Amino acid sequence: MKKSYVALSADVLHPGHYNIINKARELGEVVVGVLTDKAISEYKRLPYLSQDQRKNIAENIKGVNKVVFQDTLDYTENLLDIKPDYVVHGDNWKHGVQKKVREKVIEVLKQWNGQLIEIPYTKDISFSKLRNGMNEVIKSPEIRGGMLRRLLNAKKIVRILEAHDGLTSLIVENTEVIVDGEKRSFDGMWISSLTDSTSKGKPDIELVDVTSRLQTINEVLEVSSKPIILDGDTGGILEHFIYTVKTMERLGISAIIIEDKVGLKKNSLFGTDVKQTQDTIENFCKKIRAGKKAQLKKDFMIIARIESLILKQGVLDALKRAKAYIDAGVDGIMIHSKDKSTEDLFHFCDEYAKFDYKVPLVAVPSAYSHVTEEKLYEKGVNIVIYANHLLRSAYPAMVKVSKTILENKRALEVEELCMPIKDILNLIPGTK
Ligand code: SPV
Ligand code: MG
Repeated sequence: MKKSYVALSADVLHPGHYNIINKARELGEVVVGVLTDKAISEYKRLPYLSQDQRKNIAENIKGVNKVVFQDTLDYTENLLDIKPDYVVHGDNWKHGVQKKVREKVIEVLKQWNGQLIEIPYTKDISFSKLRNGMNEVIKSPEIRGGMLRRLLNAKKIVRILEAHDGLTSLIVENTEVIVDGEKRSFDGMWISSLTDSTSKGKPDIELVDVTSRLQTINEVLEVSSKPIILDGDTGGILEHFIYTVKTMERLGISAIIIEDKVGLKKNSLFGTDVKQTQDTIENFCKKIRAGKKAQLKKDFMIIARIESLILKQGVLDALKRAKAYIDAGVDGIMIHSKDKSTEDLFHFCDEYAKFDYKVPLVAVPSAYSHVTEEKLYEKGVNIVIYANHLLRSAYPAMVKVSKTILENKRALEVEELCMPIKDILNLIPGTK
């Protein structure tokens, strides 16, 4: 009996998939390789079902004889293991991000005279409708809330960009580039206290309180579907923090990051130029424990942000705090730094890497923006947050346009600085 191999994500199954399975059945015994979250995250967003659920679905497709996981987009490992006579795939991967994967499949199959069988892409299905439908499902609080943990399991480094309203969340949601055949996009968004406050014309001193932050959060939740990490400032007093955790978990926020400061909070990037007080380890641990106790399910993450480097308390203090916060039950550590030099930051990372028990590490390269994601990954960072860049880029553009109108007493000169009216009209679907 000949063997055929089909790779599937098995998230949304449609007639196109059944055509492929049927073809594989005609050719021989069917082995399905279910793409793991890790494999899928190499080229697109995570599906809404977990990989175990997807495997279960594949196992229940009529005519499928065996199901295995495929842990990379590259088929090689599974092909060498299974040595199928055929690989069956739609003919839509000849171009785009999967082109190289396809070439490698052909190459590997040659070793035992295996063949790639391609069947015409099923054109009569509205994939964009399906995808949009799935986005609605992913937006449900439970699925969206759990996405960050899944991304952490699947990806080397999770890439997050700041959003401060519905429109910026759509930019984080939809912006994609292909570089050297690699598709890149953002994995989720950071709702920053700095940009949320600034876009409201207010200082970043916890004046924009949880109730006001909820307006922004809801705007973002309503129009986007990627996971959200909320900048929770200090978390407020413990008795309030408990409610914030419950609210955010209920809404489908994936994580809240709280910083270990007390009193009137000032933005960390001021460093020691302003009066800022770090909380005691004991107090902050109490807050962490109370927060962890308040959440209902295990997915929601509370991440502790250590301000020792900001407040010039040194790497040893930061490490001591990291240990204590982990013991108190945090799900992640954010080590913040406002130094262009990464000496202290990387010293922290190197020592942190030696901890027996670690939780995901978060870095915010605002001051040290020359550092690449690869370097951060090498230093053990699991989440990188670009914390304020959409607002910082929008503001100078808007000031420039305002000045140019004043200088010319008309708007002609700003046309080239602005998107065409036709484009803004069509920017948001449903405007017409
Ligand atoms: C924010 O974005 O609000 C932050 C990060 O808290 S920072 O501005 O660097 O303090
Ligand atoms: Mg902040």
